Amino acid sequence: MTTLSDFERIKNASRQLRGTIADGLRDPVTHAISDDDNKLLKFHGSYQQDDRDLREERRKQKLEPAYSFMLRARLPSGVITPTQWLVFDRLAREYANGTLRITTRQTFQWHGIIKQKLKPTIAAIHDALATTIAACGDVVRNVVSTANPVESSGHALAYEWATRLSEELSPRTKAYHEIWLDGEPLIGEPKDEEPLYGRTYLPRKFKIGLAIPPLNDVDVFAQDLGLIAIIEHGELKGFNVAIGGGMGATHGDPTTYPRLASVIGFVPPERLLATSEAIVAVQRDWGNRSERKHARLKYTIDHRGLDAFKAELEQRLGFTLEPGRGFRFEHNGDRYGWIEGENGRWHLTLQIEAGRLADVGEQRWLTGLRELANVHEGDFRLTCNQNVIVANVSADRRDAIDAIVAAHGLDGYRQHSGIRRHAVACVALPTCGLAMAEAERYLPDLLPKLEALLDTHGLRDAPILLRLSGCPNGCSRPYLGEIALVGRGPGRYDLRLGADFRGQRLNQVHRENVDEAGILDALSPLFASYAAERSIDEGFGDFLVRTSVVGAPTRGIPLEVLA
Ligand code: SRM
Ligand code: SF4
Repeated sequence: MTTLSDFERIKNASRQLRGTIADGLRDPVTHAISDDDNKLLKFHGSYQQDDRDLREERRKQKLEPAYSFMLRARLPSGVITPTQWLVFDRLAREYANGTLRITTRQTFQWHGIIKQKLKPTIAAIHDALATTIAACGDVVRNVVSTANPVESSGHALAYEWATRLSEELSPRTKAYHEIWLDGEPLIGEPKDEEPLYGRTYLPRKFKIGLAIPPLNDVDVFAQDLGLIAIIEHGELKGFNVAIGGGMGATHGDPTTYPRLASVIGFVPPERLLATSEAIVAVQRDWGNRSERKHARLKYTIDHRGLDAFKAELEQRLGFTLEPGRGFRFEHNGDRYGWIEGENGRWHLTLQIEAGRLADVGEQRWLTGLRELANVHEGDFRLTCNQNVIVANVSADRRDAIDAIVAAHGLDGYRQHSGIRRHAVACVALPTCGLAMAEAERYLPDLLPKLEALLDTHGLRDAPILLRLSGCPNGCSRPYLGEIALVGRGPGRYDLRLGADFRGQRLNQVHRENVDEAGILDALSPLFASYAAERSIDEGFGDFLVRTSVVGAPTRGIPLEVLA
């Protein structure tokens, strides 16, 4: 018999995620909580971290690490009202490190919250009608969907479905209420609190994303469950169902790998919730609970077989999925600037470098967005490319919005090079405990060097998808970058090349463990040949594959593009 991982023991003994978190928060002796509680805390949307810049110095001084907490909101589809924005902004300044961080799954993170402030922060988020429950942990996470879902009635419907999925698949435990919102503490064992998740929740995190072709801004094939809305003449017909996507890998361990989701069929809207829940349930029952490295749905599918998984799913559902329908994605980036929606309302997409909203020099993102929230009458949408959309603006309010944007230096996207416009970087140092190299903090140094190279070859405006991750976990979805850097150690990265710009092809390692000089040396001749030999409208990644600079991917594309 295989041994369950220690994490399973912790979940099982936690009384549906209660553990001893409440006691740990009250303990004045340390700024930390216990290891077991730290694992449970993730289900409540928070991670204990320590400032890695200070780690060595504090160790020398025999001080405990500079512990603080990262907190992540659960915001289905990344939609926020201006009132919520103002609360989140205040929390960033009062309780966190003075910044807000838009994540690659269209929500907010706060960093640097000390233990004593965690509870008031979560309570304030709750009062603002948002939550942090299940933003992390072995559960269905925040459901993401195409960020601009108001351009037709079909888009609005799809947005609604993403929100319903998020709500239906949320944990039901009252632990959250008890710990953070002064709910009455439970005496004894909880009874039947989690009909879907049971005592031990899922074997691992589970991610759902909903894309509306032709936009694949959510990277639908990187999701455990990817849903592709099929909209005909403005009417939502249903969803193609794709399962088993995921990015995470471990250096040097070929049993771990990024994988793109496989399309297994189509369901009409009325069958979406049942189908999604059944997929989650099969993974709950079949997923690997011994080895967390192999616990994601992608490994369950590869170990048990896609056909076996589908057969089990259909048997539980009592119906068969219809054949997948045709779809076509054009790109997975964001569209900057103003765009008019079908309802006559306008949407302004602003680019935010690595999603970090801070006030630095002339670019005052935090203040600028606060000012916008003070006057904006529509809503805000966060994107999976770490950007923000000021959505639903009436035509007569555009000038006022533009004035605030310009006054705070937020209109840089107009001048940005093609590569800068599409760069995504994960958080990495100093907060991420798993980072092997810099990412977010390296991006501003790297970009001008890449731009200088691209300039030499007349490629300044070429849209190139760059993704930077501080380790192979892949939080910036680097395996889908036309150019990607995946951290190996301080200042060293694997250079990966050759994904497409539609989120449908994984890239390949081109140079292993190289420093910046190695990266630029490797890219320079490739930019030169791309400038000279590309076909009209040919993307950089497609060019590299056509000219055999990188080979066709050997793994991870059991994907049928149907149209
Ligand atoms: Fe991630 C873990 C940050 C999106 C794959 N991720 C982490 C942790 C929590 C580190 C940790 O476990 O101690 C990072 C916190 C850093 C910090 O200081 O804030 C972290 N992940 C992020 C964010 C904030 C990156 C960003 O720059 O935006 C993204 C938050 C998303 C959200 O709002 O929920 C983020 N992470 C992703 C994505 C992209 C996506 O989901 O579209 C992936 C790849 C897709 C996937 O899951 O396969 C991703 N994160 C991981 C993994 C690898 C999982 C695996 O299957 O191997 C880990 C490590 C783990 O879970 O053990 C991880
Ligand atoms: Fe941290 Fe690695 Fe994720 Fe970057 S990719 S945030 S370094 S876990």
